[in-house]
Amino acid sequence: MATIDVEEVRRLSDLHPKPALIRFQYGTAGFRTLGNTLDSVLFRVGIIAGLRSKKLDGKTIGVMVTASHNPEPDNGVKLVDPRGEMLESSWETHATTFSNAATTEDFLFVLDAFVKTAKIDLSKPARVVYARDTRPSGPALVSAFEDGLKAIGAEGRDAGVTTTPILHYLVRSINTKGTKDAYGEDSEQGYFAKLSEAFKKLVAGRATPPPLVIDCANGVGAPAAAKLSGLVKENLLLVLENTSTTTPGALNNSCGADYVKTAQKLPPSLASKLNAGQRGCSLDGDADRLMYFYIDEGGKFHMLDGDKIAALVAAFIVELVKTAGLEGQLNIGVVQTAYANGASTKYLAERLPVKCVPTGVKHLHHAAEHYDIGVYFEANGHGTVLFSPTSQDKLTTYEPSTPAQSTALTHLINLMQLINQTVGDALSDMLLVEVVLAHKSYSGVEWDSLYADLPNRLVKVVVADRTIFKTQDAERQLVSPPGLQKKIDEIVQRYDGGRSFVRPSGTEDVVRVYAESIFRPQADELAFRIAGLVYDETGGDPAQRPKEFM
Ligand code: 16G
Ligand code: MG
Repeated sequence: MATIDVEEVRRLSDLHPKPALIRFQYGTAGFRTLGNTLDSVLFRVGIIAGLRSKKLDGKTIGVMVTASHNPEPDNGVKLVDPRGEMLESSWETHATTFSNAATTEDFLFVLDAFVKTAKIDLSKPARVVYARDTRPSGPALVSAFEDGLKAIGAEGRDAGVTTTPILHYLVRSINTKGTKDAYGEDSEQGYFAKLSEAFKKLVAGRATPPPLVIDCANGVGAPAAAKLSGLVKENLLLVLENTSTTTPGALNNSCGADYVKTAQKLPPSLASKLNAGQRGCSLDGDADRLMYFYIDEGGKFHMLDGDKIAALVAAFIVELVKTAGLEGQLNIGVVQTAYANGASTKYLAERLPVKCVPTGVKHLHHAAEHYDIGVYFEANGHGTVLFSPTSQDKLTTYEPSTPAQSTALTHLINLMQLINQTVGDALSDMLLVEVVLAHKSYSGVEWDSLYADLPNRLVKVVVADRTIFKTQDAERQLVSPPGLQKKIDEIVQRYDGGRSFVRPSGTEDVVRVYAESIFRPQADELAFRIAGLVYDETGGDPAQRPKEFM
């Protein structure tokens, strides 16, 4: 189609009217809000995905319908660029503009103007692969989205109900098929085969560890983990819990990676499922975040979060590169955000370069691309490892001179296959952790003792207007409201090993306050002092003033 079929777009758009009074925004994780308000957004995302594909000469674009760790009534949608990474940010703005056109006529106007200014050649083909998580609102939203594809004449491939990282994998596999960068077979089966084969090679000959309990958050991670379980069972026994994907309201409810990280507690549903010392982990609702944990002999809960995963994995990779004889030839670095526990940053910085970037996967991913091997993890459990084209070439052409070098090199090559390099992937990361634990003969206890987390506290503050909060230095300093940072600094310096920062949330209408200190009561006190300060300085409903020492 060389022009837009205006009649067809009008007819279909009329079936998906925009609700009045709602302003949509393509935020850090795409569009995300109550599922029953998103019909028009999904229709228009279908159109923008088609246009993005045309703009990129028919390359396949991905679309994922999910609201991740949010409760079940929420839903959302995000676009994936051809190499399996997040949508280029200038298009986030276009997506926002599309979603807010008030009527079909306004939308037709915006569409026509965009095609002209973005110089989109409508005669190009458009291809889109899409998937959804297990939310009940998913099927209707997917059908609105398919109307969008139809309206713009895009070819759609339905990947069904699957995890976010699998959708990213599919996008990259489809676009690299038959090239020297071929990423894998473009099917869910191809994904599981790639991961499980690499895993089996990496743990061959190692002792089988005690079974790993997986909290699937009652989401799409459950069917995915079940498929993986069958493929790796000879080397690793997976015990799946919280797999009720059809029980209303169960998704992410008192379970899942976000619950564990926020509450710093074991999901109550796992209380009788985990023996002392046994490893457990939680996925989030779309299986792109991972939290490990164990209960010690005294019944105490120990959380092994994204920072602990980064420490474990980065140290292991540094060691392998050294053993392979490649030290100094590959620059390895770690990327974190300000939420990384200070003790993890210290541990890592003693071993390799560490960079701090603003919150959000795209920032971490882009920063990690600057290294030959870039390890990135958010404390919340989202992360992966990127191997640059240079390092991939080096690893595949390098000629080791000793058997030890050769073994280490083979491990590195298998790690490149095991790791989902498109985006953080709970299942791939879980296998990665299990590989390192098996190689080091670590239980959760030894892993946990790499460093001791500094006590920390995260507090939400409801303020009148969070848009007045502006940050710099990777969100560690406030520049607005003016003068507030100075007051924060004055309080922080009174605490031993104190650190605190304030940033507006990108996903909720709140300001977040993070604080840490070397003692638990001080970390709590510091967090509430700063939260109180922020609240008092910027005004808000007295009923919402942060309560001290919860
Ligand atoms: C989103 C981000 C995540 C970030 C979180 C912060 C993606 C795919 N996800 O979930 O990386 O940690 O937002 O939320 O980028 P906040 O801005 O509300 O603190
Ligand atoms: Mg998620």
